[in-house]
Amino acid sequence: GVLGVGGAEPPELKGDLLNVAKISDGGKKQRKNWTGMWGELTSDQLLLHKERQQEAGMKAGGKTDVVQLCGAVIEWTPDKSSRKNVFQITTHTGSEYLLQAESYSTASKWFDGIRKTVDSSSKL
Ligand code: I3P
Repeated sequence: GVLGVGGAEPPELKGDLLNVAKISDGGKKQRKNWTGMWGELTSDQLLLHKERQQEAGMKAGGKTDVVQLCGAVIEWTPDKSSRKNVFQITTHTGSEYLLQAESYSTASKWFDGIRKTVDSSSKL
């Protein structure tokens, strides 16, 4: 891909409910359990919030899963689910997350944003 000189800021995304299944934790296989989580993409992490209010930094009692994107791999994984629009993030520590959205435009928006963040944070 073509990157501008100096590198554009990666897009920050938030406000979509993503279906998430963590299928490996540090290389240890986990039972697949899809959960709706509110995504928030920062400059180097994907935050997955249980509660929508957490996107605004408010306490809501829910938990946030932090996915480190530096050194991660992201790929479309149509064979890993009966669901459509599924992609996988594998972190540098070997944790694997499947992400899915009902709408292709939502899924591809997050895929593209996360991929750009992976690329830019892995270059540092
Ligand atoms: C799983 C559950 C998941 C399904 C998974 C099942 O069963 O139905 O939704 O994944 O399929 O094993 P259980 O709740 O009993 O663990 P998809 O929705 O992504 O198809 P899989 O084993 O073929 O991945």
